[in-house]
Amino acid sequence: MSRDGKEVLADFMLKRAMNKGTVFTAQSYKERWFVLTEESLTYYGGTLAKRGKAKGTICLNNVKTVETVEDGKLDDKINVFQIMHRTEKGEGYYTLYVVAQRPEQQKNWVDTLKQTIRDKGVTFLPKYHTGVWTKNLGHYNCCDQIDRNAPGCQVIPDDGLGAAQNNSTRSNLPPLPDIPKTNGTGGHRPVPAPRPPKREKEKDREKKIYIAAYDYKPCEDGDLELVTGSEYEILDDSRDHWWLAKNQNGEKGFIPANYVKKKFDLEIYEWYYKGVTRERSEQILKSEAREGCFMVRDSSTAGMYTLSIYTTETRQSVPSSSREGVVRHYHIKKNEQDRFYLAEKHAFVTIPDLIYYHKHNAGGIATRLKAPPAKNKNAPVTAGFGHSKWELDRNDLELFEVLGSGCFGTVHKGKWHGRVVAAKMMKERTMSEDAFLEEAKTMTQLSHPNLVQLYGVVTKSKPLIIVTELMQYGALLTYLKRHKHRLLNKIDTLVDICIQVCNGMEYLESRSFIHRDLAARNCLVGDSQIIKVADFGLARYVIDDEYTSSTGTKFPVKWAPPEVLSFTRFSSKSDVWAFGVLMWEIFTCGQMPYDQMRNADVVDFVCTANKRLPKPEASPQRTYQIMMDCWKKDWEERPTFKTLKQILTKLEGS
Ligand code: 6XL
Repeated sequence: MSRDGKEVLADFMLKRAMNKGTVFTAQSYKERWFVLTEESLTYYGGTLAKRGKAKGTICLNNVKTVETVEDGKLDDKINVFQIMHRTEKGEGYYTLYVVAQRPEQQKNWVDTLKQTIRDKGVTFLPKYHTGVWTKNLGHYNCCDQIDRNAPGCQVIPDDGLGAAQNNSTRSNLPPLPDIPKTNGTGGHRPVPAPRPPKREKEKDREKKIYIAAYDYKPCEDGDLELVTGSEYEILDDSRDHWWLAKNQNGEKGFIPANYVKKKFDLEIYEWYYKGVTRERSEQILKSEAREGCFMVRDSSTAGMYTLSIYTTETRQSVPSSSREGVVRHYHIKKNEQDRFYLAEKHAFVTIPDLIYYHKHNAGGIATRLKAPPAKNKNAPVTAGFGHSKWELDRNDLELFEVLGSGCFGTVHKGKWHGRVVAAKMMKERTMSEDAFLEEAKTMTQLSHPNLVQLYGVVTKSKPLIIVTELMQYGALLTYLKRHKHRLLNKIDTLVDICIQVCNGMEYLESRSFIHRDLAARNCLVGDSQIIKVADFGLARYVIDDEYTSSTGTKFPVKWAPPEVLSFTRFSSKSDVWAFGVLMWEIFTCGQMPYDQMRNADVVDFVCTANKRLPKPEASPQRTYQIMMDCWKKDWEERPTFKTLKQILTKLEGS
């Protein structure tokens, strides 16, 4: 890069800190000497009286846009303009915001910068953002796009200084290879050149640098605040859900591991949905219902990716108002050079490069990619409220309406330090509290997207209150019955519900944690049809013979395998039997298994006669076969949840 060439313009102005992960405050602005030459824009420290050391420089060849920001206003500043430029290493774009002292100075800088840059034959991007991208809000305030590299939302105004005109000024020079063909109106080539592949900083790779995907406000001493977009170095990741991290100011503390994503991983992109199935991608994209809304997810083939896009473009010519959108799925393939492509003609070294290209070009797919889903981007649950906090104070808890009640007590909607929760007020003498409390701390550390999170327990006052994640739509059993007519012919959706429960159970199985009462009534439904398993392990602490004895009236006989009915032998394999019955509940949309039969008859039917539940009408043979595998008399022959997950996921992919 050259800083040679004669000085074109020099002024003392304010520079806003780079968008590298800080929250913007008044201190984010620094006084700098800005010096424009024919080759570069350099900013220096020092004072108005004396120019100091160079602090940074932008090669004019890397500049992509120069524009005022919306109304010239940014934070509490006026006369602001922006210079978007590619970084030297080509990792992406940065925008430099400069505050001029007067409107004329602002206009002079914008016009002169544009002219000088265009004189070099540099192509600007066709669009820019009038607003700014804010890290802590994670979006552009002009268009609500949430990817910092999202294309501009506003076409660059035609100022009569278009590229076509520039060519004359350099007619004595050989033609530049990269000058766009213009259409005579000062328009620009619609396709920006693909970005060069990311080059990673080796040091960051070794150092475990992560980026916060959500804000996190610490609730406990020893925890560290997270600011979306900021970088953290992970010092200790030996625990599953709480990692020791250091922020850029050198402060250390515990953070929820699921709130940060590894720098340079696909996961830092808002459009990447790890572990989302085809069916769930459709649910999420359809609930958003925006043309071009898209996500990249893992394919059913391991190590491969699929692009899913919502579009209302169908081949039939239906009026747009009556069109129902569809979700299209495209396998992201790899060519012989190991490059990713959707259409063979356009192959890229990285998936982000491919996405960037298809945001600007349909390139053979149904519609241009716009933005990933914006809804349901709420921060995920944490394993407890702090790295070791599980005993909660009654005074920190506000209680609202009742969600339901049973023999164990009443469950309220509530708030804990402003966070929405469910609070289970336990009826006295229905549960052996001491034994439960001993286990509660371990249970807060069980954390999975398909398990209702236990946050903590109010222990120091009566009644005992169990505080968990809140699930909007209540019990799965009620949900299945209520939506029976919509769900019965949607095999993919029913399989997806099975997969979600299976995922949660696979996690419990991997921790050797037994549920003991898995059934549709003990699963809950949340936003975008997310299903979570609830009340795992609680059965052990119930003090009620009618519930704990296999001959009791409240014992879940219809979900129990022979070895539990005969000698109370609970295991993950007895959970697998119950899962088979739960699949049957799902495929009948909430019918009672062994409908009219009394518990004693069920024991005879299953254990003595060795008979099983019939195939639900809505169930294909292959899903019924899975249920039958769960109901093998010999528990060792039943599949594990790990195997079940593989079988179910393959079904869905087909
Ligand atoms: C020991 C319990 C047990 C079962 C319990 C249950 C079942 C409960 C395993 C037998 C066994 N249900 N249940 O508390 C032990 F303590 C229960 C729940 C909720 C409400 C009432 N009873 C409930 C409802 C929610 C919710 O988000 N949570 C719990 C977390 N949500 C909604 C939303 C809208 N309408 C209704 N409920 C389940 O824990």
